[in-house]
Amino acid sequence: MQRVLLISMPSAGIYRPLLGISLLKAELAQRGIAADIRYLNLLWARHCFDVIAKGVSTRAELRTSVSPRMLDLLFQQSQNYPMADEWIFARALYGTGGTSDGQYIADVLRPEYDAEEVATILALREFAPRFLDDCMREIPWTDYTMVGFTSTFTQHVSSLALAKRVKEDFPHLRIVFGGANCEGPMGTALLRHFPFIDFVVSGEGDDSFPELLHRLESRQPFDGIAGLIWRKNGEPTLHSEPAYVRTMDALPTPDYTDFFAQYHQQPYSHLCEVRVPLEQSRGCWWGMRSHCTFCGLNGQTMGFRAKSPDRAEQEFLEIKERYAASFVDFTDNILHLGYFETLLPRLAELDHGVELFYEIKSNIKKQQVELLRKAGVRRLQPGIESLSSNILRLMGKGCTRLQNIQCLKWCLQYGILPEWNLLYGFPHEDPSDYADMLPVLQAITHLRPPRAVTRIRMDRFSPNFNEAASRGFHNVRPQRPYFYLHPLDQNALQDLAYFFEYDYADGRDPESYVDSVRAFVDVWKSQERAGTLVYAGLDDGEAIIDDSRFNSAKPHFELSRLQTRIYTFCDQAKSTAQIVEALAPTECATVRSLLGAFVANRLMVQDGDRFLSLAPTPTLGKTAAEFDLTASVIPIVTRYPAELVPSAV
Ligand code: B12
Ligand code: SF4
Repeated sequence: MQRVLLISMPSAGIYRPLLGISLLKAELAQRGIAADIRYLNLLWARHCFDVIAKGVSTRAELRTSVSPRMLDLLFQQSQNYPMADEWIFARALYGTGGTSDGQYIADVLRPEYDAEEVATILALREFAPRFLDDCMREIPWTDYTMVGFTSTFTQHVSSLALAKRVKEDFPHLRIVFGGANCEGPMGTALLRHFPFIDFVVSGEGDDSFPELLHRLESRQPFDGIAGLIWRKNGEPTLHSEPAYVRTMDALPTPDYTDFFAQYHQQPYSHLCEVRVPLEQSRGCWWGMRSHCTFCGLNGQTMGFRAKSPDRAEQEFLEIKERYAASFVDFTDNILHLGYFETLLPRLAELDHGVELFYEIKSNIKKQQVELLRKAGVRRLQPGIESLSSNILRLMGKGCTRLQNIQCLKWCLQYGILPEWNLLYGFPHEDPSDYADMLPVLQAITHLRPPRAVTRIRMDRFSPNFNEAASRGFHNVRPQRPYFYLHPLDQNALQDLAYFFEYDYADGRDPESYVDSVRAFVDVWKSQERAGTLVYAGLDDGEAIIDDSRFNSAKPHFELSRLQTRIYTFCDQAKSTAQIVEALAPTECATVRSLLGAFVANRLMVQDGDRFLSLAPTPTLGKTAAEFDLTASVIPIVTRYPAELVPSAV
């Protein structure tokens, strides 16, 4: 009888079960194969709490006594650089003959962490071999016929280190790897350089993994299993066709029971909120049309597929009930537009009390933002990326500066927290675009600031990586930390790596022209109270605007009827021609002069010929009498309440 063990090694967010392996467990159960999931990253976190946060018993204490970078390490939510959580396990994998410690510390760690933090990282590394001993002791390995490691984010080196130990002690046990770190050439490189791995499942494993188990059981050859990489005559062989689930409704409901059982045993479980992942679609409908140049999100399968609204609703309710979920994060790369007509109105009716997260495309309508809020969405990732239409065009994003800003404004208005980054460093971008962006940023300080101003990352599978030379990059090489993680040559690392560094063919240095934007965003983010921009319509058709932003031009504005009409009309971005037409017979020159004054006072922003009001205003199409703030289901929000702003903890 086959019995499978699926393992999640550090680092993988300790406050969420993993969707991929939980789907695989459920899929195997349907085919009569028993599988267990071990979240060994939770075990590792126990030790990290001892080293990083000993004696801390409340979230408030954690926030005040542990630095944000150490919190990331503790909660296993590190970004892709500097991969300290990977390096912590490198010696356990390669021994002391691996890569040079001193150089990694000087070259990669020290620029990111202070001396005390580096000491903590070293202490964690000292413990890594003992943690692996614990893992070896904890698990009844002989109960299993196959051990699967899931590797996404910074789980790679720890997974390799444990897999090596398992194979040494239990050579008969088959070892398989899957997850985002294993797709395509990365998977082939795994088999080439790590002889203790038997199989890699590249891409979606929902069909290929059970099929692999079936072939093993029935002793059939492995040819034809989409996405499977195995050794054929000693050479890693990848079946060319990427694995691809066509019917999303055919997927089982993920089985998260192992996570919850193991999580609630942890002494730190009261310190985090569990966020439950769920998926409703895969691929990207926008990327099928125009693949955003920096995006590697979809690996080798861009084709968009979504669950039916019935299935999506039933699965959401099942997960909510079964795990008493308070937070559900949808893992979709992009929300299915059809759900605005189907699923979302149903979720809004349910009044389910769960806080939802989605990734969306930012050129969304106001009514759609309102519907998202009613459906329970409290956090969004709208893929803003830039506030320059020229740069957005260069990256193929399919939206404009004003669409992005109106999305941020409506999110504020309906109490939804948008997460976004300001990306720079696109080849062919014009430095003057950043000079143009500065006054725009200065005008929107009542809105949610970007989380970071960050140079574009080069990810495998992105157009920037696949077509680097024709897109203006050269000298593409694995990101620096990889050279210290694995004692392999650059060619091998080139196949193993997911994140890359690059130079620009035209020799540009984007740092030289983004400074003022970065400096302003830092000032904006450092404000304890960013202030508000509050619009209030008066009975006589006039309005007032109170501006308490830290950089306001004037604290109070009184708007005439004409100004009020223009201001509310531009709740959604409008061209001068549209505004003039709507205000006929008012003179064009008058309209232009009023628009100019709004922009000068940072009450509006402009993009070429189009204008957008910045203060949240009542929904257009409703008369003053129809619009009653107090009766509105969702009051206009002009400042995010503290509880909505997530912290690391
Ligand atoms: C949802 C998501 C998040 C969520 C939640 C992540 C989570 N842990 O659940 C949030 C928003 C928190 C997040 C954050 C980040 N993310 Co993210 N995220 C995704 C996203 C969009 C979906 C992941 C997902 O759940 N997919 C659906 C499930 C079903 O797929 P899956 O996990 O891959 O599993 C399938 C297969 O891989 C395979 N499989 C998996 N494990 C195993 C094991 C075995 C044994 C087998 C046989 C098969 C197998 O079968 C599974 C079923 O088909 C992916 C992109 C994508 N489309 O996958 C990026 C992605 C995973 N994220 C990525 C990155 C880089 C990040 C960040 C660093 C953000 C950033 N700066 O870009 C942070 C880091 C977070 C952290 N350290 O905790 C990269 C990871 C690259 C890598 N090599 O690992 C990806 C691939 C996208 C990208 N290119 O940017 N992310
Ligand atoms: S960035 Fe988002 S919208 Fe663009 S292709 Fe990737 S998933 Fe699609």
